[in-house]
Amino acid sequence: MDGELKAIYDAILEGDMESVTEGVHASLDAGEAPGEILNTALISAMERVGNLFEEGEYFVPEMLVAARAMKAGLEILRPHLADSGVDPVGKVVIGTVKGDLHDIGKNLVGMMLEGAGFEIVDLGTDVTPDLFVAAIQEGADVVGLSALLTTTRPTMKNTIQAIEESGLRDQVKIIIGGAPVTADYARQIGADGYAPDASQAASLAKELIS
Ligand code: B12
Repeated sequence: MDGELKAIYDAILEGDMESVTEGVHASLDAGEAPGEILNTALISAMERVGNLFEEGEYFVPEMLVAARAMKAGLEILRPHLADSGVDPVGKVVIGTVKGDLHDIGKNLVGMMLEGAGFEIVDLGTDVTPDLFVAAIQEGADVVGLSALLTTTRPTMKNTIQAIEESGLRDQVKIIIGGAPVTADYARQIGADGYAPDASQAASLAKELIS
């Protein structure tokens, strides 16, 4: 990795948004390819953040500031990526299910998925099954459902049922997560996978569409 890209990579690990912004601008000015900046600096750094989280070196706050720094870099890169024809690895529709207003974990998952190269459609919180179905109709590879309450957990099942009834189930992989959710529950309600945290959500989504 050259000096400028390494500086962006390190700045993401440190959650230093200003240095990421400066570094991305400087790399683009120096003629670095947007796809190279994305893959070598941004995505690799978020992979490293995920590993550090899994190893217990980083906790949620470090992950959040790193993801925000990565997002700042991505915002600058986005128009250049579109111009240079760098395709996202897939499209993820994500939301917190109806009745549930918790979004910190869901946002983190969205940011890690974005860091892994996915295009994200974030439907927000309190999302009805119909809204998920409508978003899938617009095109999606993966659907991410989040729930933090035991009372809203069954809504994940209703949402998957609604997707089945709409005839779109075969077009998407459904992943679920949130504190009251387990891998067992995912199997029970017919989801394709469960991840306990944002880092594993990104690996899971990549694995499911590969
Ligand atoms: C912050 C918080 C709130 C905030 C939410 C702010 C916000 N914008 O999100 C506020 C104050 C609004 C709130 C409200 C309520 N809360 Co609250 N809240 C929490 C708290 C303290 C932290 C949740 C959090 O953000 N964690 C940090 C994130 C990073 O972790 P995470 O959400 O688990 O997400 C990670 C994984 O689960 C996973 N993940 C999450 N989503 C997804 C999705 C996919 C697809 C995948 C693959 C993975 C994945 O990856 C994430 C990142 O690593 C929890 C306690 C706790 N320790 O969980 C209680 C908690 C969830 N709340 C609880 C309750 C009861 C409520 C209220 C009902 C309280 C009340 N009486 O009003 C209301 C409900 C409002 C509603 N309708 O939703 C209970 C739930 C109990 C239960 N078993 O149902 C908890 C567990 C607290 C407790 N111990 O009692 N809450």
